[in-house]
Amino acid sequence: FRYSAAALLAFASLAAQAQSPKPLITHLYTADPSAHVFNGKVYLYPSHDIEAHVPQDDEGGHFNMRDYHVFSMDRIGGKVTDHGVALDLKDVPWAKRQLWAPDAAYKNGTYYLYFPAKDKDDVFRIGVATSKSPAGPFKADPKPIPGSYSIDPAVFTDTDGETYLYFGGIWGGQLQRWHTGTYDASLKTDLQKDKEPALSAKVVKLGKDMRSFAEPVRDVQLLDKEGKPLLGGDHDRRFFEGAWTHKYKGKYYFSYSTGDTHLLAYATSDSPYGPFTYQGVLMKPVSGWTTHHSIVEIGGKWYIFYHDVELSGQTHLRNVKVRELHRNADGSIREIIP
Ligand code: FUB
Repeated sequence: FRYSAAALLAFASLAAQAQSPKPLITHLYTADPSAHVFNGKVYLYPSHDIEAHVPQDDEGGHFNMRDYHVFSMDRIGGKVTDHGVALDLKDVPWAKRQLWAPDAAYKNGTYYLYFPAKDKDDVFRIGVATSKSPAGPFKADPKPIPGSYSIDPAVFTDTDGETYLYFGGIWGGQLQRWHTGTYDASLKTDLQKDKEPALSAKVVKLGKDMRSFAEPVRDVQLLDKEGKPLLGGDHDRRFFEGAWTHKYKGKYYFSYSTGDTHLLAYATSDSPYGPFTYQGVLMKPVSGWTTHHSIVEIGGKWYIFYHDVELSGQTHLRNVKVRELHRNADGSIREIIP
């Protein structure tokens, strides 16, 4: 009796999935982990979840975070170091509340922390803060990035050195409110037009100063395999929040959360601007309402950082995890069942 190679591969994949990873950080609640390798170490830039006793609502008011910590480790599986408070809400002159999912980048001797927060008018904007160390502390610019809005900044630096900022999130992330170009607070969730193209994440090239947009913001178009845009009613596939872009063998992989259907999905393109063709689900729902990730190559292997609510059982008190990401020979990503 012999198993085929395909069956053995499927068993190996199931066995790997059976070993559910443990939370990486247990002394604080952390979420939305953006991972990067700087100076040979793995740095993590997550949200820092707290119990702020704000009732749960569709706008995410219960995610009322007030600071960021940066974490590092020498290798996957190694000790995780907490570098302390990297940026505090009280030190961001323009921000009023809700420090949501951040990301970081490096250019010309400076580290940049990108973060969303609500301004004094309760409108989400994206700010930038800088440091000479990847661990911070970071000093915030006095104003948000001009022309920025919504949430979940994710920075991608291409092999040619150009840096792009992807951002946006619907519902509480307010992306739908900018649909006409100016802010319209009456749009609470999405466009409420199921048969029309869904709202798109945004992409823009960053200026050489890394704190301005070099060009007008563009839509990250998501198309199905027939080339048709994903529709607003297609909640299993359309973009909701939590964008991330990585490059593998010359292709751009744009991955994101589908929000109310709790999936991580991905699409591919030959350009960082897209359009991106939908490929499938890369991770099934985790415990907790939100799902948010980053994908990074470390020591020749690819890893996905994500969160669930194993430690608290509560949707606004999350913990980050990491596991290896596996691909098929054609570059497609093997679905993870967390
Ligand atoms: O952490 C607050 C928000 O929850 C993030 O900005 C979203 O991506 C979701 O994870």
